[in-house]
This record gives sequence, structure tokens and C-alpha cells, in this order.
Amino acid sequence: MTLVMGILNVTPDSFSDGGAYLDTEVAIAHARAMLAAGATIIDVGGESTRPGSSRVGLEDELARVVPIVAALAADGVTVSVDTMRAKVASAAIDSGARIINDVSGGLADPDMLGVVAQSSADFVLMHWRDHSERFQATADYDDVVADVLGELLAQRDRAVEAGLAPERIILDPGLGFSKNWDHNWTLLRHLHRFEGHGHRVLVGASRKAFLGELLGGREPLGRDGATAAVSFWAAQHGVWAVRTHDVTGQADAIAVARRLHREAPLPDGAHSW
Ligand code: PMM
Repeated sequence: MTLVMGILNVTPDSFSDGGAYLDTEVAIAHARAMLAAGATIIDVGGESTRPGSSRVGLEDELARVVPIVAALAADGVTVSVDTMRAKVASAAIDSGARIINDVSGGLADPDMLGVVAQSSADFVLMHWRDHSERFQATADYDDVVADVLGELLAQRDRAVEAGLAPERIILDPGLGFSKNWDHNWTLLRHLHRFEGHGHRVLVGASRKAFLGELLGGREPLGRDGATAAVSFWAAQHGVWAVRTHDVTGQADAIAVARRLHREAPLPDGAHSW
């Protein structure tokens, strides 16, 4: 069954929720609300990857992320940490994180793959070409599906060489990262091509600009219905998890997909992690 990964951006500048969860207590309360709404993983991020955003310092990122990871992990929550830095990944794993979600797939920090390999954490390996200020310049493909998949699997091979067992690696096509609007739709249309490589697949479409464009320029907070439609599609393709701001909407969309496939919903509190 497709799981819901709830986004907890502890950043001042993320594109749809920047600044809302900078306070640790408020952030933890939001995580609990997402868990109650059906999330089974909380993805904590201390650095925005919004197009054009500049990078946060290491100490700031650590200070934002580690206390929240420690508090949630101590409560038994499955925590993922959205970071491109090996030092943040290492501190987060020491604080109880079970998944490292690196939007650069190990490309931004040469120590990342080794750090994760030495732990027991899972690794989200997203398709990435460059930092966000260069997204537009690097959105150039001959065949977007073949190119993205080929680059992802090449990076997967490097992760395996570094010592990560294939079953610990989760693939993500990286919607919005060095992709134009059509690229995102083409990747979603061919989502089945990302399955069958021996890895779980994660999709992050939540409130992204290509949905805003579809909806006539609607602002991020008005994109949750379209996000839920993508989650329905993802569930139909057997995707392992969707990364989202709006947990209720995605949990509902997945429940509809499950019922149509005649799977009974899991009882309250149960999850297939
Ligand atoms: N997108 C964002 C951040 N982290 N992680 C993964 N694995 N996949 C994504 O698509 C992804 C991500 C950007 O969105 P946000 O600023 O709303 O968190």
C-alpha cells in the first residue's frame, strides 16, 4: 500500500509553508497532526530547495533539524531527514532518523553515500542535476524518461558500490528539479518505468509549480486537490510513498485507489512500514 510521508519544513523560505514551523514545539505539534491524519513517515527538512533559494549554513541546518528528529524518534516515529549534507545525515541518524532523503541523490556531498552506507538508514535517491539556482539551465533532455531513469540508475550503482544494499535505496524521479512543466507530466505519465528495478519509488508532487500552471497560476495552498489526483495516480502505479504537505487529502486519495483495487483499508493506527 502507498504510504504518506508528511513534510515538515523547518525553514523560513520553503515555497508553500516557509516560516510556519521554525519553532520546535510548533513543528512537533504539526508532525503529530500529520501522523494523526494518516502519515506514517515525517520528513524533516532544514534547508529549502525552492527554485532560486540560497543554501543554509551547516550549523543552522543542524540546529533546525536535530532537536525535532530526536523528539519524534524518541516517540517511535519513523523520521526521514531531507538533507544534502553528510554531516546533517550523520547527526540525524545518531538522533534516530531511519531514512535520509537526499534530493541530490548523493551528488552534492561526496561523503553522503559512505555515511549512509555505514548506518542502517534507508536512502531516498532523487534525480538531481544541480543546485536550485541552476534548475532552469539544467532542464535539458533528449528523452526525459530515459535520461532521468538512466541517471538515477547510474547513481544507484554508485550507492551500491559505496555499500548500500539495493533494498535500502528508494528511487525518486525528482519532479520540479531541473524539469520544466512538460517534463514533470511526461515523467508522471511514465511512472511505471521507475518500477521494477528492485527499489521502492517515492513521488513528490505536493503543491509544485507544474500543478499551479495546470490550474491557471493558482497559489501553492490551492494545489492540494491536484496533488491528491497525482497521489491517486501514484497509488495506482504501486508507488511506495508520496511526499506531501496535505496528509489528509493524500490518505483519502490512496484509500479510494485501494478500495477500487478491492484492498481493505488497514485498521486505525496500523501501517505497513
Ligand atoms: N521536493 C522538495 C523537497 N524535497 N524530496 C524528495 N525525495 N522528493 C521531492 O520531490 C522533494 C523532496 C521540494 O518541495 P518542498 O519545498 O515543498 O519541500
